[in-house]
Amino acid sequence: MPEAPPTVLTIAGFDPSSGAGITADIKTIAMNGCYGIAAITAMTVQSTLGVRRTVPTDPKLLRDTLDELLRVGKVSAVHIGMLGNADVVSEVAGFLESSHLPNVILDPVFRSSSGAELLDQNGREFLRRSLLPLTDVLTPNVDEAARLTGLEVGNTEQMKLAAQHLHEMGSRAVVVTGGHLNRAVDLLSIRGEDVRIFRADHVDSANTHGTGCAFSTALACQLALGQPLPVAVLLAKAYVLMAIKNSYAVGHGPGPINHTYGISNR
Ligand code: PXL
Repeated sequence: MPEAPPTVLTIAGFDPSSGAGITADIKTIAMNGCYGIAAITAMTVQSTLGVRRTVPTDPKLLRDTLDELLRVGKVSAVHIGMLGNADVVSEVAGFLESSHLPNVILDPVFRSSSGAELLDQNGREFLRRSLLPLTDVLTPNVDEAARLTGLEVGNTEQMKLAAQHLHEMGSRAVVVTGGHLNRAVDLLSIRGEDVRIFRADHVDSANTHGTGCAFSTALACQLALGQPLPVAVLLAKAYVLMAIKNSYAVGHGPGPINHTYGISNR
């Protein structure tokens, strides 16, 4: 019998088009060599044309799911994506406080690329105050870093400053992603260490739905597999880059990245 890979838990919303959210995360986890388990924080009504409606999960149902999943066995990393509202945020914070799980990645999902709010205002406040300090790595894109800190974040110096503010707010490590800047720049800042900057060519593609979820979930997997954080960032970046480069159009509008590139059954 083969040895079981590490288990990675994703706590995120359901995107029925599977470009983002938990169904996409499960694809990312499988492709990054781990076993995925999931708890749904919110339903969304959406297609490749955009998000129409969101309904947060009953917080008690979410908590029961999380507690039940812990009975299965060891969880080696946790990825947190869309949360919906403040009740869900505080339930997840309570779960993290009592479970002491390792490698907790928080992707502060505020808004869909089509402009829909995916976390209400109270939820954003709760995330900042009670959830962020309980996590190991925060992965905001430049817009999310700006919303979290109130600073303008559009270049490398501003990314560095935002990361420092996020450390002061309780983040041990921050990856600010700037994939859509002219030159794709990601900045890794670990409290007390020198900042590392990762530069890559910007990839021009219409199919970028789900890049944030894929990056943060792949990062969780690489940490679960034992990679040090800087190496895990590079491997997660490489995974997302390949998934964008190998993407194809699905329906109309911005398509998803190709999470399962390299697997062909046609
Ligand atoms: O890409 C952010 C995101 C995360 N999670 C879910 C989403 C979206 C964007 O649409 O639907 C469930």
